[in-house]
Amino acid sequence: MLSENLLQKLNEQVTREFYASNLYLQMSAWCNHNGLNGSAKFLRDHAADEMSHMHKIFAYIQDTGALALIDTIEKPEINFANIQDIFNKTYKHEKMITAKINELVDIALNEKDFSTFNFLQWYVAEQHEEEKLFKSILDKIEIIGLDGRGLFMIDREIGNISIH
Ligand code: OFO
Repeated sequence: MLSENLLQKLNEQVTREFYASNLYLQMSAWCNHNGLNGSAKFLRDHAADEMSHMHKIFAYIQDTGALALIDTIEKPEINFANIQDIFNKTYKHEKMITAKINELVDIALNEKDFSTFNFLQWYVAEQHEEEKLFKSILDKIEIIGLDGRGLFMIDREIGNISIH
């Protein structure tokens, strides 16, 4: 059974995953609007991925017999300077999510809720992969640059990244 504290924190993570999905979908729309179809596809796929993260937690909460809650989802940012700005923001966002997952793991461990601790290990591994992925995209942008054909090449590269 989940403690009140852990239930509240897990429900907050449901909201965060929803927000991440909406943010990445909005970023995908920006890319699409600016002719960056590879990045648009990548971000659209990633938005679906975030929605699956939400569902996983939502289902877990219900499996424990507790009530999963959907809170207000904040409107995502809509204006971006360029593709580097977008991926700087995704990387920053993922680092924030990692910190939140670590917080959840810490609480589960302190409460000796080993079932939730075990459930969260999937998210620990996932965050490691996501930070690595977004950092690698930023590195590519840094190396190739956005001038001339650079932007075209980067967009193609990003479009070729398959998610899971
Ligand atoms: Fe991007 O991992 Fe969920 O939030």
